[in-house]
Amino acid sequence: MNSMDNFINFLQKYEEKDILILCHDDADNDAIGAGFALTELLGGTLAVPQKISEHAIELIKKLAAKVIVNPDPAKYDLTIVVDTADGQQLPNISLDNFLLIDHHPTNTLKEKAMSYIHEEVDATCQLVYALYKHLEKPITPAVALSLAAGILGDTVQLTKASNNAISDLGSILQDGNIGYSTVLNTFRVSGKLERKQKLIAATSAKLHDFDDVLLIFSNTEKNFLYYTAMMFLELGADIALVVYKASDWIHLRLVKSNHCLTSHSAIDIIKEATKEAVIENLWGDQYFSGFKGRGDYAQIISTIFEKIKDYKEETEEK
Ligand SMILES: [Mn+2]
Repeated sequence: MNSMDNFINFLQKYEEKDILILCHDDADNDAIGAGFALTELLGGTLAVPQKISEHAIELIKKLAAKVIVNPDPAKYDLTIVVDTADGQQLPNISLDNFLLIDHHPTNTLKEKAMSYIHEEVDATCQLVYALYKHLEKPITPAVALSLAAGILGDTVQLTKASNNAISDLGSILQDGNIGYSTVLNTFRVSGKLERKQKLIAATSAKLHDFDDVLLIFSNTEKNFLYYTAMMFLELGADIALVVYKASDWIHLRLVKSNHCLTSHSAIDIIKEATKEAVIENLWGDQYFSGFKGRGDYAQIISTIFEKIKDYKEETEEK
């Protein structure tokens, strides 16, 4: 039996039961979008371990979704974990019986799950869409918005999307009878607070002109790293490094433009720079990487700068 059928078999056993749909911590649009679509499909409670990421807040507002914080899985008959690659992403949560839907290349929760849908696609929302199709359930406009926003989120607004993800996005919009602009609106930061944070980041940023790379470095006052980093790429930076410090916690994003032709890998640079740090979360790929943890701030930042600057020398040596 393939994993989709097996998964559906499990779901059928828990029909009419109390289900917890659990996103990874600091839940993004893909986690919230997939989780919301599952609650619409199965009923149940949507939850995050501790917090929702700043860039999913607009989507939650548009969906009028209810998300609870710090749930106790023991109080539910079944937990479905979405968009989560590792138990580290579920602080304070102990899991017993759970199902899993995820798209990350390596997944360490898989073997502990009763059943799972795990496929290496661009977004977990694509897997939830496949589940809807398999069950022949209609896609409502709200479900279409949640799934589409998840795909846009994880593909950095389609800039690194596979043809499959673009094709799924088209079908989702078609099935849910919504326009692409509706989805784009969930990425527009509208509130005064958010606009102010972008302006603070822009006016306090420092530009560095290395041979092949325009690097912009900015400290943000609040955790609006994603919007700020994307804004700098829009403005023309090749690489943007944005950092937010809260007491001894360091949050950072390192992003690289698609137009940047160097072989800098955002995830490799962050991994190297945070080798000595206490890592709570570290994720990403060549174009987009995020870190949350504790460590020597000055050392982390200077290592990132070195790695970006030394790139040319490295290639010349080869
Ligand atoms: Mn995801």
